[in-house]
Amino acid sequence: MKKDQKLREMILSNDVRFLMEAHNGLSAKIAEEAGFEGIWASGLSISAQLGVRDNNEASWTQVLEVVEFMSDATTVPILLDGDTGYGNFNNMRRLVRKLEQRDVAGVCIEDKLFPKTNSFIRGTAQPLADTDEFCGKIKAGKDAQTSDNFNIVARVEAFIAGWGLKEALRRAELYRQAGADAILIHSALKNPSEILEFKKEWADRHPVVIVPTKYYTTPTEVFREYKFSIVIWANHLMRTAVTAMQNTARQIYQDQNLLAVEENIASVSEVFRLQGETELAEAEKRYLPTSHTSASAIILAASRGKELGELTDNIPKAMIPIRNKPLLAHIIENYREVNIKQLCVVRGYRKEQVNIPAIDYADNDDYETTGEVYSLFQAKEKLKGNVIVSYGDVLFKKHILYELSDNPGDFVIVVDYQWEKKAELNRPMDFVQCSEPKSNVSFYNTVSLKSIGVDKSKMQVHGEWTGILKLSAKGSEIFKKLLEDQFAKNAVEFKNFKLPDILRSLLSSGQNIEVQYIAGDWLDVDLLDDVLAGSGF
Ligand code: SPV
Ligand code: MG
Repeated sequence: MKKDQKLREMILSNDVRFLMEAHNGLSAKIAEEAGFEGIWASGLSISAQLGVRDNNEASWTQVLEVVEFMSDATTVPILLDGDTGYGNFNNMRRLVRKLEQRDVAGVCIEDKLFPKTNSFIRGTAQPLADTDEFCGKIKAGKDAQTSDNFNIVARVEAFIAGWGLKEALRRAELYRQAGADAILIHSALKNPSEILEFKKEWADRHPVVIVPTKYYTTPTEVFREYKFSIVIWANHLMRTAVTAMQNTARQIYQDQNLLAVEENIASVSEVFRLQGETELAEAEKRYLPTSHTSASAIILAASRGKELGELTDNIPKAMIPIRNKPLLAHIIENYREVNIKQLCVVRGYRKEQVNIPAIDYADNDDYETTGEVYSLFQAKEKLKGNVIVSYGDVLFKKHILYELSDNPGDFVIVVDYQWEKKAELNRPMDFVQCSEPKSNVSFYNTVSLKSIGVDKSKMQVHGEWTGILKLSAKGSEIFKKLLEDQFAKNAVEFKNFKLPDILRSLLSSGQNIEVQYIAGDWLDVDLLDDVLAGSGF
């Protein structure tokens, strides 16, 4: 049932039905969750939460904006307290159209003058609208609505303004004839005598809505007996919020800490729930590019890094601080920034020192006698879906990851074609020969790995492998199986394998390993100089 149809059904039904006040998206959602089948978008509460008076100080479009959030946040109908319609018949027509566009189920207008004053403030001093003018406004609103079920409630302020029963009845009847879908009869008395007298005389001519803010001690049974259509609890969520916020603010101000309040207020996760966080997480799975979101990463950080001397007496290489935070933290940050959030770090040496929060860990407790492939094997359960494997001592810029996670290849390695300078330093390097040198590669062709090894005299070198490897879902499966087979075949040999050994096995089994060329922008931290270079990296 559409929202306006639902409100119409509530108005026309023979039972008393209830509308709960709300004043923004959050309170509207809370009202619906509590079970209310409809919402009163109170003018008093909306203006109060905006920090202004209930005197049309907030413009009608500002109110419209609030009610739009309320409507978006809920599935139950909303009856907007439209004050006097924010102008004459013409403003009313536009209001009705704008409300319908926002799926607001109806509007209540009161027969006072713009700018209005709240009925509980000097009510008897408030002039009432001319009935002809007000009836014209009701008619204009009804003519403007495009849905048959949009609801216009005419609010009679005769009691508020001190005019008495006769005038209240006269006005109500005129408004009924003008086409109002219901009459709201308002009273500021502490007892319900006025509205009950009215209802007795009015009988069942047309549905009657009431707002028992002042005569709140009246049992609901009485309203039921008198066959009122709708009871509006008009401002109680706003007033609850005021009390709660005052208490919490005072408490925190006094205590200068949060201990006394924390247990008594909604948890942050409850707020996330009300905001619909889970729906977004689900939608992200459906709509965000999977290559970025579903990729995970395994970071191999088990080794000590003896070459770095006493820097690694108590911490592994990956935890050496560079620019005030561990090398590994920089690497993790890079991954997270390209939306790769499922991260697994394989620890070994001083594993208790590797304690970056919110990541998974796998441990290679035989780190002293085993190689990196054995470390990776400890995280083999993570070899599924798109996975990037990299080292805990290799710093790289995020654009590298960004391109890599977009590459659909089953096996992709990142190769630095500016390798020659570094080769002069005579450091251990993984040299690669590719199908094409970088100089021959255009934007459109892909490059494959031909061979990889540490001895550059044995090949035509096109670059250096950076230690970064990306596997597709299919690639991960093949890779995992290969590791398992090799381990089963010869566990002793397996323990000494390096990743290039596995890449060679892949090549010899006929797999294509794609090459993504880069020019620098990465750093393999092996020596103290590198740590220093890393500081400016
Ligand atoms: C409101 O909630 O803004 C109303 C009802 O108009 S009352 O404040 O009782 O006038
Ligand atoms: Mg109001």
